[in-house]
Amino acid sequence: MTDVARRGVVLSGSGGNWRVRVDDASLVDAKLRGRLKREPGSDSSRRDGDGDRLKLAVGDLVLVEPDARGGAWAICEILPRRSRLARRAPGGAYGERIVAANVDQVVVVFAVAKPEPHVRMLDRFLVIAEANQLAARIIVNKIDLVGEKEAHERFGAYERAGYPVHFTSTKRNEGLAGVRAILDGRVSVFTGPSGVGKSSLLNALFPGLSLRVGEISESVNKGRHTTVGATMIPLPDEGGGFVVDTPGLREVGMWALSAEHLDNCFPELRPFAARCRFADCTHTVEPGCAVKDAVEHGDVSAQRYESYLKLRDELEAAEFS
Ligand SMILES: Nc1nc2c(ncn2[C@@H]2O[C@H](COP(=O)(O)OP(=O)(O)OP(=O)(O)O)[C@@H](O)[C@H]2O)c(=O)[nH]1
Ligand SMILES: [Mg+2]
Ligand SMILES: [Zn+2]
Repeated sequence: MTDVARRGVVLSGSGGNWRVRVDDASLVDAKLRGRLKREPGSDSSRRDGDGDRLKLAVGDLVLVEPDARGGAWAICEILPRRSRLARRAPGGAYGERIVAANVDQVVVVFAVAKPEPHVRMLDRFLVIAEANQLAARIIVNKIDLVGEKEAHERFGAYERAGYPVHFTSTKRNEGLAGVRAILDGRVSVFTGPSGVGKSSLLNALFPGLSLRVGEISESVNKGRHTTVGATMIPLPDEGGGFVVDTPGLREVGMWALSAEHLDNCFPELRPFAARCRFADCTHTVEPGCAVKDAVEHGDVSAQRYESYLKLRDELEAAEFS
């Protein structure tokens, strides 16, 4: 590192070119220095499975310096990560796939209607957050379509599971201040199905962003995502938060988790799972299963337990295929 190196955060990247926001808020385009790419770092998680190439991700804190040839910038160092959102667990057969680095929370956005909420998908997003040991919260948007009471009923299981749930309508300007407060000063991965209003929410909160809003009902390609590529957006609030939009996160089938640890990714199951007769209880057929008892007594939502069973089946099928 030379004395002209500057600290910055990676906002986006494509084809080996990375956009870095340096600490004075100016933007530079930089390439990863060749030497750095091949150097096997001490932190194996920084390398992906196809060789020793260091894997740089959106959200990484880096040092950049002007390239010797002049003009261009080079990323000369990747600073240690405090957290990560990865598709595969470290040490997995195919290596880790990092979606974003230095993430504080995963914010899962769903609409109460249009599109109809797919709770199984919501549970997958939450499991992904839990598997990465990241805090998760839920935004239920479009409450203008059904009213707040019904919205609360539809998502009550998540509030009971302990997740913070925010109810919003960008159409009626409702619930926005609460969302703004939880984004302030944090790095939040914003995710959820297409058309639920993620871009609309961010535009309503931060009009300067001018994100593209899709009209799903009129779209030729139904269900296609309007937002492409993983990008980190600096928020204009004083706290200096960032929102990461990662379309890739929605391909939830690609996440590799082990079936054995799935119960740990459902926070409301954890206290019961600890009380099952068998330490390796799968909570499916075993006698003395405290989880099944809790579901029968209504202490755990049957819908969430169903999700657990479905995801478990899927993960087991993936493990043995
Ligand atoms: N009724 C209602 N419609 C909304 C609300 N918020 C957004 N919409 C509409 O929902 C549609 C989709 O909004 P977007 O913000 O593009 O959704 P998105 O989640 O960013 O979608 P992708 O970028 O495709 O993932 C648009 O037609 C918005 O006008 C709301 O609170 N109420
Ligand atoms: Mg969008
Ligand atoms: Zn059990």
